[in-house]
Amino acid sequence: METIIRSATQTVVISRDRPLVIIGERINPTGRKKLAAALEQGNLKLIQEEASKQVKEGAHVLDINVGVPGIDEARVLKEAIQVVRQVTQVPLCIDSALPKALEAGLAAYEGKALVNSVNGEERKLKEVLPLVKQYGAAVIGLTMDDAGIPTKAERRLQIAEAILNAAQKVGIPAEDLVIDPLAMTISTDHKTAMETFKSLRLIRDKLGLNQTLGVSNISFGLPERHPINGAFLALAAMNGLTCPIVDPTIWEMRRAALITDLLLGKDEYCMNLISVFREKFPSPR
Ligand code: THG
Repeated sequence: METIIRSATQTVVISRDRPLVIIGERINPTGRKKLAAALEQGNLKLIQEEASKQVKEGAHVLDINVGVPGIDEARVLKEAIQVVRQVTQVPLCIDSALPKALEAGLAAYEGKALVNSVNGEERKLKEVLPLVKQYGAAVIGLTMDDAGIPTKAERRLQIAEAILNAAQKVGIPAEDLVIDPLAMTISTDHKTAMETFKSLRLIRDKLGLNQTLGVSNISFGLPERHPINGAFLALAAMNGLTCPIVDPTIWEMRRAALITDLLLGKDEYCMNLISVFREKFPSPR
C-alpha cells in the first residue's frame, strides 16, 4: 500500500516498506500564542520561518493549520499555502475543521495534497470526501464518529472500515486514505497507548492502510514529554504507524524517528542515521 503525495516538484511515498514520513506539526496556532497573534495580524513571516526550519530538521511533509477563532480561515489558509511554497517545495498536509477552508486550500495548492481530516461522522464524510475526490487528494480519516472517540480498538477499526467504504463509494482509492487511530492522553488513562497500538495493528492487518498519529497527544500533562513521545513513536511504528505528525525541530523527536527506522530495517548501512548525525554535529563530541 503506497500513499503518494506531491507538490509541483516533489513526491513523497508513504509505505510500510519505507522509512517513516515525518509530517511537521509546527504550523498550527493551537497552544502557540505568538503564531496565533501573527496570523491575526496577517503576518505570514513566522509561517515561512517555521516551514524552512522544519524542512531543514527533516520534515518530509508540512501540516498547515491556521485555525484562529474569528479569522477568515479560507483566505488565510490559501495565503499560507502560497507563502510556504516560496520557501520550500515539500508536499503539504492541509489541516482545517472547516470544509470551506479545505476547499480554498486545495484550490490554491499545486500538486496532490494530504487533507487533514475527515472522520466517521455522516456530515463530515458528506462534506469532505467529495472535495478530496474532486481535487485528487489523499485524506486522513480519524477513527471517531458522532458518538465521539471509542475507547476500544475494535470499534476504531469499524470506523476506519466505514470511512474506507465511504471513500471508495465516491471513487477515492484505499491508498489515498491514511487512518489516524488517535493518540490520547496517557495521564488520564494508563492503558490508552495499548489501545492505540492494538488499533494500529488491527487497521494494518485487516485493511492494510497507512496510518498517522499526532504523537505528542500521548504525553500532555506529564514530565519528560519528549522521551515519552519518542518511545511512543517507536512502539507505534512497530505496530503500523507510517507517517507520524511530530515536531522535527526537537532533536529528540527526529532522533527517535531515525533510530526507529534503523531498528525496523529501513536504513541500509545506517546511512541515514550517520549522515544526519554528521550534518547535525559536524565536530566530534
Ligand atoms: N491527528 C491529526 N492531526 C492533528 C493531531 C492529531 N493535528 C493537530 C495535532 N493533533 C498535532 N499537531 C500539534 C500542533 C501543535 C502542538 C501539538 C500538536 C503544540 N504543542 C506544544 C504543546 O504541547 O503545548 C505547544 C508549545 C510549543 O511548542 O510552542 O502546540 O492527533 N490527524
